[in-house]
Amino acid sequence: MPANLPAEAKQKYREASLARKPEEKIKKLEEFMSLFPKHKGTENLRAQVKRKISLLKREIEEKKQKKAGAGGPKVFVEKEGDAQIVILGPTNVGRSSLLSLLTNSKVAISSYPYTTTEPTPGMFNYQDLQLQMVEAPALMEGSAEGGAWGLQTLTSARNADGLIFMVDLSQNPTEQFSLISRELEKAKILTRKPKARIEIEKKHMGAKLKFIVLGRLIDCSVKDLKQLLKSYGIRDATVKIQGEATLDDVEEAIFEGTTYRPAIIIANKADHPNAAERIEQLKKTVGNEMKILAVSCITKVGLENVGSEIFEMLDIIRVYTKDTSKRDASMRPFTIRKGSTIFDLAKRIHSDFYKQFSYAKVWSKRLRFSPQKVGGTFPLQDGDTVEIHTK
Ligand SMILES: Nc1nc2c(ncn2[C@@H]2O[C@H](COP(=O)(O)OP(=O)(O)OP(=O)(O)O)[C@@H](O)[C@H]2O)c(=O)[nH]1
Ligand SMILES: [Mg+2]
Repeated sequence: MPANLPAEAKQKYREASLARKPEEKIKKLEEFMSLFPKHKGTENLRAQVKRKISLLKREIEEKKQKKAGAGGPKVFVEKEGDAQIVILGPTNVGRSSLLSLLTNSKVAISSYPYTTTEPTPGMFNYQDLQLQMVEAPALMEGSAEGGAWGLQTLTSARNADGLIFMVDLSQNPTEQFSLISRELEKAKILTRKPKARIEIEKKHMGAKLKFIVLGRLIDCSVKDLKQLLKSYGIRDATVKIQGEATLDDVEEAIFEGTTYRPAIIIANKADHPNAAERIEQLKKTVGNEMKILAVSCITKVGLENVGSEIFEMLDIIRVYTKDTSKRDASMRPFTIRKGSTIFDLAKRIHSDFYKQFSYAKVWSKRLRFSPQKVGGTFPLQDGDTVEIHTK
């Protein structure tokens, strides 16, 4: 467990966080690593720091390329639309084929392996949502250690809102699934909901430490958390904890360790003669852990379900807002987390709507009377139309 790092190491980490130039950060992080013992308990930490260093090196490399006007490959795609979904898989499974069927992207499809060499986006209009689909370069053994395009692919996955594991039914889908899972696990990207979700958002100087504990702290108090964060030189931050978290979990989060991303499996090439039995075999391995959708990008079977499966995976709802002065609701909905209330929506629209909130009207088929006048704690559901009235 990293909880027993020597004070010297913590001091070095503090210096690394404060360093502005990537070159300087790398130097400090390397020194940081030399200051704690190499053993099983620090293995994870070592891997995380190494990854951070390789990202920084990439950043330096990109800057150099930009200066030279070469315009090197992107590490990840900036988010656009309501959610970003990254399509992962070994080569030739049909990631580009799927991207070009769902979106406007003109990505190259070919029977040659490793055709896609940088994260490639396209916009998928599903009902009134805009889902940004990104094909990541192929995963392979060793991607998590930075082999081939590993860094780009795994950084893209980390940056996404949801993932598609794409496998190929003309090959062994179970092996392909295991490969994707293994590489993600090595890169500390979980697809199973963790017990705790911890976000540390660093704030400007003077903001102090704020804690939002929505779950429960295990064997530690907020005071312990404060002490831990301060020992890493973090004095101004908002820490949000959902679920059950230990002190070690919080320390992991300081190093931006583990992240959770929801995922589904798309098993492509369902037109292959052995597809049915291979799907069964895959289902046995995966169990209830992940949804599996069989499709064919050639015959188009199953593709009509991709949008709804992605939507379900994201755990979001669509809420339409209406201006008090207008007759019709907005065409484009707000997307917010399932379980959100009118207050959450108000905050998203504008802080004034929240601060000046008086009441809201909700239109929905699920209500006995529609519109219904409600207060801020009213729970929203997918498809609701809301009109907020301020004082
Ligand atoms: N039989 C069959 N072939 C498919 C299907 N989908 C894609 N292919 C073929 O599989 C090959 C690879 O397709 P791509 O979409 O380029 O695969 P990719 O995953 O993007 O591969 P790379 O980017 O090269 O790693 C092409 O020859 C496609 O025509 C399918 O559903 N059935
Ligand atoms: Mg491709």
